Amino acid sequence: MERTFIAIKPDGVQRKLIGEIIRRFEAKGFTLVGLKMMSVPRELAEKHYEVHQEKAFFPGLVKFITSGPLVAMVWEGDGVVSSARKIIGATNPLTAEPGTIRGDFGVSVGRNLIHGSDAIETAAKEISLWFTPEELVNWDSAMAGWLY
Ligand code: 3AN
Repeated sequence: MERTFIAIKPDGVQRKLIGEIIRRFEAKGFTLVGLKMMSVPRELAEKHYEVHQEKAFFPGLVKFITSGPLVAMVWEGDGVVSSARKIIGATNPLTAEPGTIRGDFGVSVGRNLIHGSDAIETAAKEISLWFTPEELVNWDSAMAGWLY
């Protein structure tokens, strides 16, 4: 079953949006298989955003992501990687559609509340970067009978 990595960034945690965000993924029909609240070590933040390391916003991004507790999650379900990106909305919350998380709750690209893996291969990389295999659960697929 497909999996993706989702993080509620420090602004989402500060804004008390953890429950709202988890609710949207649950209500859609995805299954939570990993969840932890954590302070992010600098090395982990830099590794996670290494594709952006040449960008001007990289130092600010790393500083922001390490500035307070973050909620790291793994969600599972058919098509979850691309569907999660739709639920999250465009990178810039001002252009993100209403009905998406960023479109409903954000105004600034530097404070866009949530991260979601952008492709299946990226998801696999990010999941192994943030979680050990023991931290993830395996649901009995028979329990998904009302969804699939
Ligand atoms: P997404 O998170 O939608 O996949 P990316 O991968 O292009 O977007 O960017 C990663 C993160 O970098 C964004 N979530 C955002 O926090 C930050 N970011 C992207 N562009 C900017 C920018 N122009 N200024 C500040 N931060 C940015």
